[in-house]
Amino acid sequence: MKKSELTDPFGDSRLKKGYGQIHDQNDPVMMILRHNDVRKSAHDYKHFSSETIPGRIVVPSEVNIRTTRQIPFELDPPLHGAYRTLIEPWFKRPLEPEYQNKLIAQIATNIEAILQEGTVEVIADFALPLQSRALTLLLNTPHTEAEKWISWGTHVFRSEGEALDGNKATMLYDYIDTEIDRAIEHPSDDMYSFLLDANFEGRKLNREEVKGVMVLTFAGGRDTVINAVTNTIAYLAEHPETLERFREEPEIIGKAVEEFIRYFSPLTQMGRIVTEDTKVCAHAAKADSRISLCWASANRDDQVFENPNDIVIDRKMNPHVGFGFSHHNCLGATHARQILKLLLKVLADKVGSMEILDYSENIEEWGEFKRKVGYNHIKVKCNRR
Ligand code: EMZ
Repeated sequence: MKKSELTDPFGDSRLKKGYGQIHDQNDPVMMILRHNDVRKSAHDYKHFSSETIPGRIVVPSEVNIRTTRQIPFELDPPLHGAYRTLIEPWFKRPLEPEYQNKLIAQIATNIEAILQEGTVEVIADFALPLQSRALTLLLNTPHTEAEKWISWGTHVFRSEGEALDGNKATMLYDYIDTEIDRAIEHPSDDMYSFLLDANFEGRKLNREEVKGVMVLTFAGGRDTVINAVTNTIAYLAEHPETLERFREEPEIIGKAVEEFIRYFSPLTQMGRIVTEDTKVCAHAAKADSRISLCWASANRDDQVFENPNDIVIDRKMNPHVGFGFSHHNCLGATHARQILKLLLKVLADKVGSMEILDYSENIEEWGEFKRKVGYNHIKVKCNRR
């Protein structure tokens, strides 16, 4: 087995029952595993709601460490859609050439640094700084802010070893509060000022709303982007022929990004709350219980994907749900896709080969399911082209 492989722990249960039952802090979760059921349930917000106590739809639940509602993530239509319409244009800025030029320059600088170093620990020396620096573009804040965010580590609510960390949450909230105060005092063209100035249904957003959007922006795309970048590096280290192919057929890079997202599924699952007694996969689901939409399982469903456990770098039909599905599909997806696309471009341009020297896998444990999402650390040697 290759070191970069991510196996599918859900196959048996997906085939036999279509769901899995897991425990999470005394609030169990029924995981939905089949592609078709995941998509149907994601669409059906009337039965499966996102609008509950803040933190409860996340698995593992964050109810004990935060109270601010993340917007629009923890709301259902129609309110969800109203906020989404307001902020979506901001999240589409990564489509602008100027944004992409800045992003590619950041990525090239980061790759130059690791080529000069020769051997790097990919998470600390590459993926985390890359994610943080790219986030300054999304927020349109000074480049120097990234250094602070880098010091927060790979997850804003978790510390080494998965535990939910209330202190870290407080640190993020304090930081965002200070930034909101700064933006009130000195408006600029950054995301805080954009939100503070926005017209939402004839009024301004209040502080809690601005905070809700900002917390989501910091939390939602952090470990996910870091895992996607790190897994991509690991894969390319073991498949130099793919780098060669990107050089010869750069037009497949877009497809390759979608295939990496499908295969890596950086976010394993996202929960919903059952609004009234119903059935899921012919199994009773009680009102106020939790279900989860298991993107990682749906993305390996052989009813939908041929050879689901292989990376087919130019896969033609790829209806993956790696960025979620329906109303709540990932707001940061445009930014994430650009990061990965430009990363592949720069790697193909500058890197000849890479070698994995040493690593430790990051395994999520959900009852019977043990899923590799990435690495705790991974040392790689990079050789210039
Ligand atoms: C939440 C979530 C959003 C949550 C799309 O996912 O990402 C998680 O990493 C955070 O912990 O609070 O933002």
